[in-house]
Amino acid sequence: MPASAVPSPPPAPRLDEAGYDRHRLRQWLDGEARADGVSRRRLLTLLAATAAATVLPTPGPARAAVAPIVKPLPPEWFIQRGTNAETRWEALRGTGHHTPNELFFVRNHTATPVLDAHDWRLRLWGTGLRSAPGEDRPVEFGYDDLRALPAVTRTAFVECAGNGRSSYTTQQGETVTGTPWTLGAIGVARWRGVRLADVLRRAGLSSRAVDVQPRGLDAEYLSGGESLGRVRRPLPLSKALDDVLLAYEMNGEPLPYDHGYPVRVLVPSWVGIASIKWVGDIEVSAEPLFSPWNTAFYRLFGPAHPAEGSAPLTRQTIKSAFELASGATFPAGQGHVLRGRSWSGAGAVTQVEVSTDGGASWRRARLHDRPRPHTWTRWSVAWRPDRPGATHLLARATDTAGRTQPDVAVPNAQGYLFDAVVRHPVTVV
Ligand SMILES: Nc1nc2c(c(=O)[nH]1)N[C@H]1C(S)=C(S)[C@@H](COP(=O)(O)O)O[C@H]1N2
Ligand SMILES: [Mo]
Repeated sequence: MPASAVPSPPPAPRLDEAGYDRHRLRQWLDGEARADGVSRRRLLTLLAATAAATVLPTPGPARAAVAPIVKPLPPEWFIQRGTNAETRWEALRGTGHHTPNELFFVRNHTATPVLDAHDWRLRLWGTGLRSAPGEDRPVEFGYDDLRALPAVTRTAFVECAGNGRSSYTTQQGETVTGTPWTLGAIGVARWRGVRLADVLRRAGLSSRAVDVQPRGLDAEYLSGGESLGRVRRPLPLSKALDDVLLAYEMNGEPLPYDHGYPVRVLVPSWVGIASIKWVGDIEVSAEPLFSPWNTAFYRLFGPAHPAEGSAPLTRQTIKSAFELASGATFPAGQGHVLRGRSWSGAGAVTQVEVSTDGGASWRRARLHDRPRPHTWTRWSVAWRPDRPGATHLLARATDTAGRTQPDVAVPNAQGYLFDAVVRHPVTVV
């Protein structure tokens, strides 16, 4: 392992996300940025803020793998969606703050690779390291090298940017592309690993570095018959040095195969795609980087957004869910306790209001966790329905950043970041 006495790099430039994106796109035009696997047309589209119409990317289905997920997926816990598995919220009832590994949702572009920690190496390379090693001569760390570094533990959710996507259609009548998740593409775990910042410094981080791009060891992703290469997404150095982990444990166990064994990236509060599983290499670059996962995907496209799309998605939005099946039944004239959880990528959830009459009246839920950022706050309300019939349960969260869930989410073509209050159908019998 390389020596560690390296001065810290200067702080990364403080641009907002859109400003940062514009800046790096201009650098690409000037030949100062790399965009392997992203078409020139795509980048020109992003640049062309004045374009009348944007050609929307249509993410094709991943090629069906024989067994995309290794762990058992009992139907009472999971809804299978292609290569992915969504956790059923009713299965989280009675589980603690952390989602048990067996119940944690899985989002695979292709299929889980079963890797051996002993042959695994993390390879760091690129112009953002002082020795500027090429991909063929990387700075390497083995699994035991990482385990020998100072360990840190963090509780954080991993949530897909498309979690709740189906509500754009069911509640708002919008047509969107992508996996029609309800609200179960989220889990919270206690992650243990090393700081990415420590590894970058030991690898010889240069003061010229601007982006890091972790890449998975799973198969190349095919979209519309074309390979987009292995799953990878650039992360600005400012976030990489802040609170990002290279995690090797999940809830006190080695990472399960499906969740990135032996090592995954964990980017607290950001869209799930940032948390690259089965990480094999990290490009550290002095030039801005682009991949399909920060150009064609994981931006907001559509009439309410800039013609070239929004800046690449970073933090998650705010959401709430009941620990209940869709269509759950409740006997009338009896007392029930409704439980749920609310979370936000912008701060801790400090207040939750619940309506049991379809949104006509609201009351405060009792909170069961000390509100913390990067994770959910559990809550409950008592309910004694008096007459039989169909109704909707609603929950609305507010976070420390002052965000509150709206009644309607601003739509986008790929159905990301649904934040509106979800109407949960139930029947009183
Ligand atoms: N290598 C790799 N990393 C990946 C993915 C993938 O398909 N391959 N999927 C991403 C997406 S879109 C999400 S939402 C999270 C899901 O993490 P989980 O499967 O552990 O729940 O992993 C991210 N990291
Ligand atoms: Mo995702």
